[in-house]
Amino acid sequence: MSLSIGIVGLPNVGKSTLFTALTKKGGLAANYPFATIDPNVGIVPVPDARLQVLADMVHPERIVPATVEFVDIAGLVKGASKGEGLGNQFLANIRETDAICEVVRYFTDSDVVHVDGRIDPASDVDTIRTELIFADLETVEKALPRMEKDARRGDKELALKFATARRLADWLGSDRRASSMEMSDDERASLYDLHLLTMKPVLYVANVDEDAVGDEALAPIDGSVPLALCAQMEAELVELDEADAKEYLASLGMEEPGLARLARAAYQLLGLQSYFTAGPLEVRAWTIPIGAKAPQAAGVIHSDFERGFIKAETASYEDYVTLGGEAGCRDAGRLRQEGKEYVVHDGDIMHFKFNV
Ligand SMILES: Nc1nc2c(ncn2[C@@H]2O[C@H](COP(=O)(O)OP(=O)(O)OP(=O)(O)O)[C@@H](O)[C@H]2O)c(=O)[nH]1
Ligand SMILES: [Mg+2]
Repeated sequence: MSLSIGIVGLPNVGKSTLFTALTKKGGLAANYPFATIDPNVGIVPVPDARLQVLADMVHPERIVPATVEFVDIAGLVKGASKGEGLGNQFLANIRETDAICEVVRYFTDSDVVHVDGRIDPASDVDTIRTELIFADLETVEKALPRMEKDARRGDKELALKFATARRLADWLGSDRRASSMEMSDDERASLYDLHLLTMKPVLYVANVDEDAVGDEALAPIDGSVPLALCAQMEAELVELDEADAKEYLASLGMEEPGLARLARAAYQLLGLQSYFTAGPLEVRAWTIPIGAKAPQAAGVIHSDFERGFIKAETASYEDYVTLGGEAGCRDAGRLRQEGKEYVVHDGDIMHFKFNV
């Protein structure tokens, strides 16, 4: 399960700068594999200091972090959904992402032109919201005739889908996000294949001036406090080797790059966590939804593991580290045998037994 996130925002707000910083192999992440699939799609490791701690104990051949895929698209302008700029065309590239990261300009640099000639985060967020809603409305309206035909065939599910889509068209038409419409689980599921943009969770990133990083929290947007970082500074940071990067961060009073906070915030937004496997071949982080049980967690490694799941041997990260690994945990009686109903915790070291 690789999590994917589409980056949106007005033009010139620093989306590509952030994307480049995210996907460039910086000194602080030198041990991690990276990939840029195409110029606009990059796979980024989720920084997790626990991986190195485990690796120092197990001495694996490699460390494999969890990853997030980011997709960078061109800026949206007012009227994008009506054909202004290239916006709408690019929105297709982020339809199938799990979440949206919206970059909002807070930095003041007068050398960088703002499309509306002024710095106004609230108004910018409003513009983007409306464009995404319009894009979804267009998607729904395009799909309605076909859905109506399907619904007439008498299938209950298709009838529900059509009714929900019609209700949603009205909702979107009055400038409201799809995610805020009340829906039953069945109704929500019926709309899944429309891949609506405003159904996705949004992470707001405030691209602030370098000297504003670390200032007190910004005003909430849509009920959530935006994550403040300086894209340009992050881009400079990844150019440095590990020692220089650490020194630069320290001089700004920071312990980690904003990108690490961004990856974590994305995890939190989507209700995700990691468990680990640790062996001579690799120490690896795997992504699962919070609340996942052991077989589902095993299925992230391979679907056979889920189907043939027998049990899991597991220790908490804390026990594993303080007791000196698997053998130490076994001696101390802290290596547990868990079955199908075990709810995996963040940081658990898992070893699955399964039938094939
Ligand atoms: N001062 C300052 N300038 C920045 C920052 N982030 C980006 N810029 C500058 O803003 C300009 C636009 O940055 P991009 O990252 O290309 O913006 P974008 O959002 O990808 O723009 P489009 O792709 O056209 O939509 C560039 O000149 C950047 O150097 C920042 O944090 N501070
Ligand atoms: Mg760009």
